[in-house]
Amino acid sequence: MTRTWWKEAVIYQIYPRSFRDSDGDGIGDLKGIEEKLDYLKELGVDVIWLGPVYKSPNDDYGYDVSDYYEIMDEFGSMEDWTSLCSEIHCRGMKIMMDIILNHTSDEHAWFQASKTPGNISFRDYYYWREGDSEPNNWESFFGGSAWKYDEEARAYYLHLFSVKQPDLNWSHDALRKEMYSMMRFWLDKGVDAFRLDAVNLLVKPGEWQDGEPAEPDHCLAPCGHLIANGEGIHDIFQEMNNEVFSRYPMFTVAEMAGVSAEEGLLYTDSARKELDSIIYFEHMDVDNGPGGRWETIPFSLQAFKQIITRWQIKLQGKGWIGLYLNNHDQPRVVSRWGNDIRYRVESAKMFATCIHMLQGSPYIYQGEEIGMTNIRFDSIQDYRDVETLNYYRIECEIKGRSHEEVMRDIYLKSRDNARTPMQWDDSNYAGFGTVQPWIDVNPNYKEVNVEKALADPGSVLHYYRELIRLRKRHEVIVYGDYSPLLEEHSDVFAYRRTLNDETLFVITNFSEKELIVDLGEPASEPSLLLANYPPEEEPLTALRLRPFEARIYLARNNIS
Ligand code: ISL
Repeated sequence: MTRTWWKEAVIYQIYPRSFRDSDGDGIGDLKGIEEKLDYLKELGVDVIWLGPVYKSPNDDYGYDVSDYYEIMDEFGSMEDWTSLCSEIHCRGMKIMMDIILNHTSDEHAWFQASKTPGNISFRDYYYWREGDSEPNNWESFFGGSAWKYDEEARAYYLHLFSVKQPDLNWSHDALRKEMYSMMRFWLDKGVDAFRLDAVNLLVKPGEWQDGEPAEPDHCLAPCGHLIANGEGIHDIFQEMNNEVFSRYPMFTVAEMAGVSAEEGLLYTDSARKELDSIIYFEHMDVDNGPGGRWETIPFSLQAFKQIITRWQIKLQGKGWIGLYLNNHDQPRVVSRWGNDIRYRVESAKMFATCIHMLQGSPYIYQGEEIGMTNIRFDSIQDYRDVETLNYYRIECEIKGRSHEEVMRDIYLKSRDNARTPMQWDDSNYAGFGTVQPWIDVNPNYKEVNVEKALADPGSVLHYYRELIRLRKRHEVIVYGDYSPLLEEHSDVFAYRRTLNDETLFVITNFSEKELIVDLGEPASEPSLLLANYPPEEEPLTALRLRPFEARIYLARNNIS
């Protein structure tokens, strides 16, 4: 397998609005991020993924771009960005920018110009359809129709996300050229990587046929399966690679909802010169019911393990994966599938172990390294996410469901669970800033914060540092072949990684049960590399696992 720097990297995701407010406006900013670079360097991460910082009216908090060439006012200036980029580089780290290709803000100059009927230059930058009703029954990811009528344009426009995020028409040559030069602009400024947002949605079927609303995909809006991975999407990525990526020492990671491992291989097989790696959703949707994301069913470790194993084996040696359980769109996994009260530290460490020892690039989402948890605001007025607010409005005000019932769904799955301010210390507002932030701080910040974690050798933070150190020390973690162990076990996820004469054994108990497991006889006496409980000397054939216990062993295959 080709060895590259980015396959060996650990990536840290920053949601800039909630990371650190340096100028006292209650909103995170670029200077605030710069203040915390030494913290990130000491954590051991290699790449910093900056959520969107372009000018935006913030309907979707930066994912609605009104100018790709300007920095959002609240985050600072282009000089601040240049300084941050340089400070990241001089610490030997790299910067990944979030690139939103599928849509712009409706306040972007292109969209405003495209409203003018007959404006042939810009009309085809978006999907405009004349007529007296929506062209089909497609629904937005954020609820309601995916079509909005505009009086000025006297036509409907497509928006797969919020009504203020009109979809760009990637079949239009001039639009593609605009986007390629925008990407080169940022790469010329020193960007080392792109996270490509919702990028397998770029191609829309020409005939706009109705979808079957009864078949909402778990992670795609109803009818989303008609759109994801559209015909011609690979041609676009091969053109994008040729026009942009191949000309720079950079790497790409594509965020793709609704994609299978087979499709993931087609996107990331290096021989196809499209994309370098993929952040998929299948494993994060195992607790979504038939109605989609807001309908939560019990977590199934069996389903989870089967998906992980399928992706590990399908892409092994050819493609590459972004490994994650947390991000700005997901509730925090320690609350979602762990136990954030009695076993917050143990379960946070267990999830990290499970993810960091797989083949791929591990992503750490801000706050997961200190075991930050979900939030529960009593009032919908305290929530900020457009998807959450739309859900509440549709479910309560249109469908008539009770506040309590809908808030239960929101506590489980709202994206705001991951967007409360980073908890730096136990001072006011958790050290995020000096004024009331744009969204409330989690009340547990006096217990859960960076300062307390740094002072506690047994903290989640120190455990993450150890996991990252192991990755730097043992090539088997990056390049070793994956094979599952205890596949039938419903509470334990165990697997093996092998490279040359080394075998790694990773055992994670996803339950609160005490269990005995038999991993079989290793080739040689394994040594314990890391555990989230005080180590016990047992053979791999009779391991006693405590609630959410995780262990990593290393065995040498041939005794030389
Ligand atoms: O979080 C989801 C909806 O509940 C995902 O389906 C997500 O919206 C989708 O995968 C695309 O996410 C990306 O694009 C969105 C933005 O809101 C998300 O924050 C971003 O990660 C539109 O730009």
